[in-house]
Amino acid sequence: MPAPMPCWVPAYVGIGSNLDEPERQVAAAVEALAGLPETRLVSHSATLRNPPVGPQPQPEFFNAVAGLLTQLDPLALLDALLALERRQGRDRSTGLRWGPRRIDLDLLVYGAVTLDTERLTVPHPGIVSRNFVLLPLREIAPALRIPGLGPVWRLATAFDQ
Ligand code: A4P
Ligand code: MG
Repeated sequence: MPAPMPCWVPAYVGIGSNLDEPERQVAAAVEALAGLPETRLVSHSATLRNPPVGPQPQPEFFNAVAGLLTQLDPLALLDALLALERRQGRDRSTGLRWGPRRIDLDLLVYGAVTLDTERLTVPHPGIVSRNFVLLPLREIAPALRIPGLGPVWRLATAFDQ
């Protein structure tokens, strides 16, 4: 019997930073994503400089979105993202929700999968309300259909002036 064909799933990762030279942190994260096992970095957006959402005051954020093809299953990809955050020196000791962070990697979309478990929710629940996710995502994947929500180009019109 022939070996099974590998299954490459398109996945999108939101990248955010507002500490320790954030623009450089975002670039480092893109480079790290390109090195993930069983994964290819296909595209990434420009880095968007934008005001913080959440507790104030905190420094402004730099955000980007990366498009991957991966053979990792959703939880293995989440674990790989959390490991990259740790390796890049994310300090979780403040524990502040939506507080400042050196690097944040969110799994936004994993193929057509919808999942709501204790460890992982995909699509990421913050997508529709966040310009810093939808605008970079529209740059690299305007026709992407977010499971249960519709195409990115349409969701992003909420943020057009
Ligand atoms: N988890 C569940 N689902 C996911 C998923 N799809 N992707 C769990 C990633 N993690 C997911 O993550 C805590 C736990 O969530 C993980 O261990 C995983 O098991 P976290 O990164 O500590 O949580 P968080 O980032 O504080 O919360 P969340 O809900 O991801 O918030 P956001 O949306 O990342 O908000 N303002 C601007 N301008 N730009 C930003 O990037 N970011 C935030 C954080 C606030 N304000 C911002 C920005
Ligand atoms: Mg997060």
